[in-house]
Amino acid sequence: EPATRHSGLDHRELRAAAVRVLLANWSGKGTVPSRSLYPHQWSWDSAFIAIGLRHLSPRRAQQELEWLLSAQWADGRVPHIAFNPEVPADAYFPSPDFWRSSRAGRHRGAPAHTETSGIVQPPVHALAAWLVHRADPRESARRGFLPRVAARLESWHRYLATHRDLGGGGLAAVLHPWEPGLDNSPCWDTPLGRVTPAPEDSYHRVDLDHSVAADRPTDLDYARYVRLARDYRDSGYDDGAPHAFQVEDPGFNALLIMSEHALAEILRTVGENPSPALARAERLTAALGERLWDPERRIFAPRELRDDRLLPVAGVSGLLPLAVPGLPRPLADALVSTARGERFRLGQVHMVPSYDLTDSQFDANRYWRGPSWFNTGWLVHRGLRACGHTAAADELREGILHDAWSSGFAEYVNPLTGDGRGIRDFSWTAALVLDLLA
Ligand code: 9YW
Repeated sequence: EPATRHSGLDHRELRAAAVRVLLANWSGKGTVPSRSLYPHQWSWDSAFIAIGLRHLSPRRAQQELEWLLSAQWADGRVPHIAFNPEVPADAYFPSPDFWRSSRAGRHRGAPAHTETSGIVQPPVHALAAWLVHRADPRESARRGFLPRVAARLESWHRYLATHRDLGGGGLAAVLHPWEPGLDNSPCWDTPLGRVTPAPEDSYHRVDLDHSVAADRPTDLDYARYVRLARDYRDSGYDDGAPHAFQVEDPGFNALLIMSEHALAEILRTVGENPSPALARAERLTAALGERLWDPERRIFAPRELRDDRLLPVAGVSGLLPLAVPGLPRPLADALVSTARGERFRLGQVHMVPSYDLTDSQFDANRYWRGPSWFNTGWLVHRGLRACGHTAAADELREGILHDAWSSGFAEYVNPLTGDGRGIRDFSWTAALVLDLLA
């Protein structure tokens, strides 16, 4: 029997448990991804969290996004972490005194009133804002939610379209493996391998105090993350400075396209012109097909800008364009067959593995090197549904719900066994379960 066929899951009990996780992780203004491991507000986490919270409290979901956007820099970037000043500095590394946003980011308009990181994460925010609005348009209108966030979302997307189009081909580039959100994916091994590691005695990995080392990135990966972030900081967060790591990631850009479409709806609703967002969406969609399609593996692949070449890898981020509105049908069909094929075995393993099951670098337990994550599962589910693959979408949905329940809302699961990995009571896992149950 396929591992993903389940029965007997009590949806009411599951919903109540998901609600408990989100309530416990609410910090008063936003939601932490995890009380222990991630005690601040993370950018794309908050977007996924808002998508779930809207079923529980549309107002709280709005506040979640507004609080994150209040940490936006004047150049438009939405930082990947907004730090909570009440949490001790040593609770998470890299801490505010590493990023030094209010000083090192001064020339880019980092806020003076709050400390943030200086890198970004995938732009899921406009999509989240639109879904939050639609959950309760009256409450949204009463609070003036869309008018409050529209200009900030527009400036975020403009930042990505200008400062981050480092390849000049119309896509947004990432400068650090933390930016696409898939930190230690084997997709980054080649470009990251060229980065000189920071000395290991120059920092302390707090993450290992809260989790199993074998499920986390290695020390060598971390030393390279630190080096890249430090160099970017020391340039004053200048996107025009030289970067040792520069990649166009299909997942990041797919989410940007989805968000541009959502932003167009937002602009229309507040009585503004949606054309700039729609024009960007169109240009991005064309560039995605031209620059990131790998006809051999039949998946979208990251392009390394240093050598201007596609990386020969198949990661889950390459499947995410399935959820892009208006993706040409032949590409969507090819993606579905790749997802069902030997590299991802959709329908035969737990959710969607984060990396190619057939590759020697696949690791079933280590973070983004193979485990299945709930946000990418939710996105693939959304894509399957949008493309009319209803039965496959339903089956994936059941699998996601079951894996969330049996793992105690784990951060990720082993795709071959379904065993929970990383921390438990993870916020986006609970939030996306609520969304799938709605
Ligand atoms: C880090 C918070 C973040 C996620 C990322 C995930 C991990 C490590 O945790 O990043 O320390 O920032 O890879 O996608 O947003 O949940």
